[in-house]
Amino acid sequence: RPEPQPPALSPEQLIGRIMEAEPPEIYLMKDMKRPLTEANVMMSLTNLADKELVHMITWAKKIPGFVELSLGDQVHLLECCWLEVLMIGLMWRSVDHPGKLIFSPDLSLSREEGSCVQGFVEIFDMLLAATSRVRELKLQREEYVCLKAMILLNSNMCLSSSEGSEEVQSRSKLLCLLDTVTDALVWAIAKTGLSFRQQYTRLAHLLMLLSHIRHASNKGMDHLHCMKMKNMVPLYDLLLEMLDAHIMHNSRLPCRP
Ligand code: AOE
Repeated sequence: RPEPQPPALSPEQLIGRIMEAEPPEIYLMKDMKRPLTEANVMMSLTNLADKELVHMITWAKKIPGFVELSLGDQVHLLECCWLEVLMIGLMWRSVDHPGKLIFSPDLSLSREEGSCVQGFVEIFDMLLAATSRVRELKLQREEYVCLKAMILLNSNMCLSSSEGSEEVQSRSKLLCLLDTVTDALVWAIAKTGLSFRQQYTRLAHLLMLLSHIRHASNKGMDHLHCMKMKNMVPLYDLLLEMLDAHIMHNSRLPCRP
């Protein structure tokens, strides 16, 4: 039994809705006198991510069509992509500050400052390199919000295990949603007044960024797993459970000594 479909949004309307869903800037507002030790930096980053994740759930629910997916799909998508979504946000905030990562307006770290956390420099360099690419491409805000929505909707492609009619419907809704966001991205690229050839090479360049973000996220997830082992990340009980869920879904490499 087909459900009534909401009226289709134009690419422009969809981008408007996704722009309105953008999460706010998060300030840590802690005293900045603390020395940049491994424990202090990880504490601040965890604190930040904790606040951002709450806003991320609100953001996802405001993406047109997301709440029409099955609850299982909603949870799985967020579970798979949360670090990628945090990372593309970090890259966007850092784009005008070469050599620095702007975690929040009151917590920016240079590569050297990041090196106080063991294993951080490798991920830092990946994030800095991807941010440079975003800078070279002169990513526009419309394109950025589309890419972020695509990360969410594309994060969970292979997990169609159950055969229930609700799940099958949810899966086809998801593919349809992804096409809608793709149309919006194509529209945003076309708006920049490039030649047709330049438009599709730009589309390719933007989508190729996503594979770098996925790679950095996988490395970051391994790093976080290692930090957790060392009891460096003061994870809140709920978040700890959620992180464990993530590690179980993906067979992770063991931590390097
Ligand atoms: C990147 C962007 C950003 O805005 C904040 C942070 C903070 C920490 C950083 C990370 C980042 C970049 C990569 C780093 C990482 C620390 C080590 C790693 C530098 O190399 C991330 C801090 C993460 C704290 C752990 C929170 C666990 C959350 C589990 C979430 C989950 O599984 N689910 C299901 C929740 C989904 C809700 C949307």
